[in-house]
Amino acid sequence: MILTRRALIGSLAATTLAGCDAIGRDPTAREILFSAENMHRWLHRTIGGRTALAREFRPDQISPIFRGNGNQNPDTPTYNAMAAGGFADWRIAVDGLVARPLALSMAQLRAMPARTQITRHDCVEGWSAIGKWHGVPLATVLAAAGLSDRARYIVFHCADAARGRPYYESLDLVEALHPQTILAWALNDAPLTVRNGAPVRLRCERQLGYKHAKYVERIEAVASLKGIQGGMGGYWEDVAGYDWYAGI
Ligand SMILES: Nc1nc2c(c(=O)[nH]1)N[C@H]1C(S)=C(S)[C@@H](COP(=O)(O)O)O[C@H]1N2
Ligand SMILES: [Mo]
Repeated sequence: MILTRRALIGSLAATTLAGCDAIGRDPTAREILFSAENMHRWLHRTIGGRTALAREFRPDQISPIFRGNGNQNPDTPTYNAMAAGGFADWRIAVDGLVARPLALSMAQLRAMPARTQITRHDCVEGWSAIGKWHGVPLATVLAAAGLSDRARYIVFHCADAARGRPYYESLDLVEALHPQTILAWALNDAPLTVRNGAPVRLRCERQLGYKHAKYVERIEAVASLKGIQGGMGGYWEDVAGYDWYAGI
């Protein structure tokens, strides 16, 4: 069963990954690509289940170093000032299609019921690391804000930018409300470092590394991803055609 699932998803992932730029520009090929991605999402969920948990590891399996990747410091005047103040002034806005927009401080986030999980992070650039993450389930935060039934996606806006574009990511509601999807503020029992996304980052353990938005400053509930940045649902999806559904 596991082999079958892996083989199926592996071959579909290969299909979608092979479809890089040139193919991506052809409209017919794009349709096939996107249907392969939808098929991947459907298979992943049908065979694996909507609430199947990503594997969790033992403490002795934690990697000695959790390297940094992508942007490792937003390095804007605002961010630097917040970091100098120990992120006491950091707020996470929760807005969009919610009944009660929120602006949560780190103290408020830390006061919410938290989850701890030891999981493996897989980056498409070819490295993995096992880390222990601690933070509040996103489902709890969205419930506090009163998620509207018109919301279909949750968008994570980050404090950093590259090539003039802000980093952002998004999840559908199945992934956003999954029990291992958390807003983490601690890694390996220590507050997050700037390198790894301080003061708070997303962990969505059934997805590839680029979905795990660091430096989250705004969480927006939306009905469609079309009007947001490049419209493909994430920084790498916009600039390099990465799959929006990055299930592993
Ligand atoms: N805001 C933001 N989040 C980000 C990135 C980034 O550049 N900016 N890079 C992504 C990628 S590709 C990976 S693999 C992980 C790396 O997390 P780490 O720096 O803690 O290893 O963060 C993801 N989240
Ligand atoms: Mo990555």
